Amino acid sequence: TLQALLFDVDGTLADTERDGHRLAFNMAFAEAGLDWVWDEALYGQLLAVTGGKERIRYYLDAFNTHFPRPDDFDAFVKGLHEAKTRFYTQLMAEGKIPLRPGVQKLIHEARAAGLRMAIVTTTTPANVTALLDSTLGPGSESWFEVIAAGDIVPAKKPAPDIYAWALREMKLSPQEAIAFEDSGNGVRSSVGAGVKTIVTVNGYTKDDDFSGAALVLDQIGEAGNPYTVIAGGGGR
Ligand code: XBP
Ligand code: MG
Repeated sequence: TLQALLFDVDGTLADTERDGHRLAFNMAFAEAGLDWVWDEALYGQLLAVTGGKERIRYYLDAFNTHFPRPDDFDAFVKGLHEAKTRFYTQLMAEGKIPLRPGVQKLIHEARAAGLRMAIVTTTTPANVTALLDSTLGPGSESWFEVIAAGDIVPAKKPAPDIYAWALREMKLSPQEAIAFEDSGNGVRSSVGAGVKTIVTVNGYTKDDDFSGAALVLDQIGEAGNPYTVIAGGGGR
């Protein structure tokens, strides 16, 4: 029987990528005196790799191969990413990004119904706190039994490790949970861990491969702003 809802964060709870993460990366690059600018189109390609530090490395490997790498490259990436996290959490504290339609209602109703909840994301833990504080309210993080985030597992999504970790922490079998995801990488991770998955797509992910998802919707939706089924939902 269903016991828990497992929520991805970026793209699922809120559209944080374009006007949150992307801007914060660019602010960190500018602060460091780098002339790198990630426009919306490039960022769409960079989303192929999850994790901010991993994304910076991917950018240099695939899109900016001539950049002379400093001797301590790991520390350089780490420093840039720390600055990015500082800018991102500032943007969230300013309330720049709202929850997607229906998310707040779903979370409140799940809580009222006694369902257990967890966050399962590749983003940095501080980013999760900043978003939840600014949207669901200060302290709302405590509504989630487990915050599975960031570098807690070395292999980020699309690897199933982060979902497996959360299930283990909660002593749940995959059949006792439902995951909410927005991207192909997220679905590969959740479905890879054996968790039934509902997808709500967004502009960056609408053409992703959602094989294995139970249901693909445009949004969770709410009264006056209902969801549209994109795929699945038939039978069973
Ligand atoms: C989200 C991500 C994250 C953020 C950046 O993927 O890819 O990497 O863009 O976060 P998902 P950090 O929604 O599948 O979890 O910079 O903090 O790593
Ligand atoms: Mg996501």
